[in-house]
Amino acid sequence: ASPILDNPNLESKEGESQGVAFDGSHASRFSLDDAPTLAFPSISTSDFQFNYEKAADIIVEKVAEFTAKLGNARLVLVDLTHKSKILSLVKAKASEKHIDTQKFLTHVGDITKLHSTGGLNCNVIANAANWRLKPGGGGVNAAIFNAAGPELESATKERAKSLSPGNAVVVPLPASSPLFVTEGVTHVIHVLGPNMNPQRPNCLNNDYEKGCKILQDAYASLFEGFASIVR
Ligand code: AR6
Repeated sequence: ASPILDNPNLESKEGESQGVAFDGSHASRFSLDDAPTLAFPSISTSDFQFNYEKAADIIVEKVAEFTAKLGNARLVLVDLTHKSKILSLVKAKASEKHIDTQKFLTHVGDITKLHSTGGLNCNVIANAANWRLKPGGGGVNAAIFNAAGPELESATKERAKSLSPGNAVVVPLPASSPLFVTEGVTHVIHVLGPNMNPQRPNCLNNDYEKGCKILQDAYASLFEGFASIVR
């Protein structure tokens, strides 16, 4: 049995089709049954204005740590455009550090349409959430709540009412959610990263000592949450 069957809302998902994963120039085939996959956005680097270089270092460090522990599971960093600065930085740093390209890839696309438009099967997606765990607000949070329908908001409320920076919460997605039906997403993991934007709550006022620690904790909680689903 596949480890992804741990979602209580999911009865059976045998015989999953093959997907194609794009790592920029090369395409490699993989099967979702063999490889539970977490797609995640770069936490805090857009609306929360966290420094790209520092964020890229942290992403690569945490990915290196967790790919070693995750068995055959995969991690995919996603952003919307080929011009994404964070994607190019992470790609370069990951290759310098010889991160296993079978276990970690970068992907350009909308995280809510990875299967339908990207041909990429990701059973778990991460959200760069706000502390209230509420829909809207823009960015990837608005996109995920819109795509998942009201099912995500109610499933989220059952798990947590709020989140403090550096933490993540795993939410099993009801099988009636459009994101489950069309994209095969069984879980959303909300993550709250450090905020450097003075117009948002809990601004760290450029304190990168605290900020880096919180971002490290955020990715550790995210990847541990994913590992708990896969286990
Ligand atoms: N698919 C993939 N990546 C996306 C998508 C998408 N549909 N939309 C945005 N990104 P942000 P933050 C990328 O601002 O900085 C929210 O309003 C984006 O290019 O969503 O952690 C929340 O409610 C960037 O690389 O998250 C919080 O209040 C990354 O996702 C606050 O913003 C994260 O950008 C969180 O700010």
